[in-house]
Amino acid sequence: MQRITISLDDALLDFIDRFGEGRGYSSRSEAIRDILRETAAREEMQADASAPCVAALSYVYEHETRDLARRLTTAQHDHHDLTVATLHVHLDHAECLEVAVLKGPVAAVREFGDSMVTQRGVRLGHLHLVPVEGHAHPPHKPHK
Ligand code: NI
Repeated sequence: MQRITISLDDALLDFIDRFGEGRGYSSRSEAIRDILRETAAREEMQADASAPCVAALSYVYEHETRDLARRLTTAQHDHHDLTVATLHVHLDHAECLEVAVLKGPVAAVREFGDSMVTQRGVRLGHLHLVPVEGHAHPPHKPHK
């Protein structure tokens, strides 16, 4: 670990302190490291569309809006190769929160995530991409 000195104006420093306190970081350094890690991971993933990732896709929707629940489920079946699991929470009488865990190449995961959250009636959509090590599994060998 190296030690560097950075200059920040009062507003940014105030932000870092409030951010760190709100999230429970033990120091300014740890808060700044996490902000940088997130930015670095995002940049890295934008650089290589075929890089493997896992992602948490979350969104809120009204389950009785024109066929929306069925269409969202159908879209996940159509992309079963990218969909690992989905958590469904009934928020109240009308609204549902879903969190889908996706896995696959960055470009495909991003495209599928975008196609879900831009559907009419879906709101507060968010796709959180997490890079994973790109090791390839050897082809599966049948037992002899
Ligand atoms: Ni529901």
